[in-house]
Amino acid sequence: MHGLAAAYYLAANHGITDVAVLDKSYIGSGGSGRNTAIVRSNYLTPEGVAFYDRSVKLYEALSATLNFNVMFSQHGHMTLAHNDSSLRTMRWRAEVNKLQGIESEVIDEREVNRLVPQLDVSPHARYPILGALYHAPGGIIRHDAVVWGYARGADAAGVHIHQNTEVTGIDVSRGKVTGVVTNRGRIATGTVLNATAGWSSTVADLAGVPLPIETFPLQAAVTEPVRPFLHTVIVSGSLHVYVSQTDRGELVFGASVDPFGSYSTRGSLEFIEGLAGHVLELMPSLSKMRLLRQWAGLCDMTPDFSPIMGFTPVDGFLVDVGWGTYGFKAGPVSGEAMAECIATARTPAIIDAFGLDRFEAGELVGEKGAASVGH
Ligand code: PYC
Repeated sequence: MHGLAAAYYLAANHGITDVAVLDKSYIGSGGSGRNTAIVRSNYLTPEGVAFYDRSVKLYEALSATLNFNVMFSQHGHMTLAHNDSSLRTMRWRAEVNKLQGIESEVIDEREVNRLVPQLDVSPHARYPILGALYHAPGGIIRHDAVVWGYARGADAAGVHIHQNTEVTGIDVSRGKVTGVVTNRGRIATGTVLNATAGWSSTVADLAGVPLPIETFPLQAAVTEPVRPFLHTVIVSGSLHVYVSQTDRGELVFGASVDPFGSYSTRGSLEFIEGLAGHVLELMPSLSKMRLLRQWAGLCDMTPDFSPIMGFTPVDGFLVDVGWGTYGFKAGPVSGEAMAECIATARTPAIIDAFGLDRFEAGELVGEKGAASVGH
């Protein structure tokens, strides 16, 4: 989705259509089709909040922009606090958010109960709910529709989309990109954007650019559809679980990333057992629900949980990588910013903090405190 969005904005905002999007498989087969489609901007750092807020704004207008219904449902996002230190971080996040005009507030357990009566807010719960960070503009979206919408828009503008086309090499001569080698032939170009997830470090290696990234699977699962009852995304960092209900009625669950790095996208029984236990601690009334399927996506983790975006030491080789568990929600703003980077040869202010050189300079943008997912 990031690559398609960058191609779309290159055409739409800068009139550049001499662009090829290469996908090893079919579009949306990677992280864009494997995430749990949560959109929000209640981050912890001012840089993160401004960045993800721009993405929410682009998402809000996306159906109209693309003339394609992406089914964005802004029904709110709630992060539960089960202890004092979580509450403190939530107050911190709420203040940073509000300073930048983002709707985000700490609510008490009575308000939690009013918004989601199915949650067990009794003081006798194993992990009592003390309050929550509530973010009204957060919500969920139809992730396939976002991929198809950007692909359709880019294609209509003249961009070429090559599916089943694997990048096997990146030609660099005298420190400058000269082409891309694929399993279907070579493309001569002076500009390559690595907008991959899961294999971003191996793709960057092809250009001789090492990235400080480790890759971990993140599993998720979906239940049979039931009548809509859950009108808010629920996250519990302490219980390692998050849940939302899709417009089709399915409950979508996720938990922590797998405890060891790998490129596996298979589900495991261990994950489902742990997940079910945590979900039932939060919502005992779900005990009779049946799971339909589970899957995994790959998360490229950086040391500070912020992405790596912009230029690299190899001239013409740009990156939009290191998304960890935040990639899907950032698709529109990333596409917009990377298109601007390519078109103007300058780093837009909105991604200035996310450069690769920050690791050498020690200027990290610590965003772990805003994670919905345990790590
Ligand atoms: O950041 O909201 C999030 C999220 C949920 C699942 C993965 N990331």
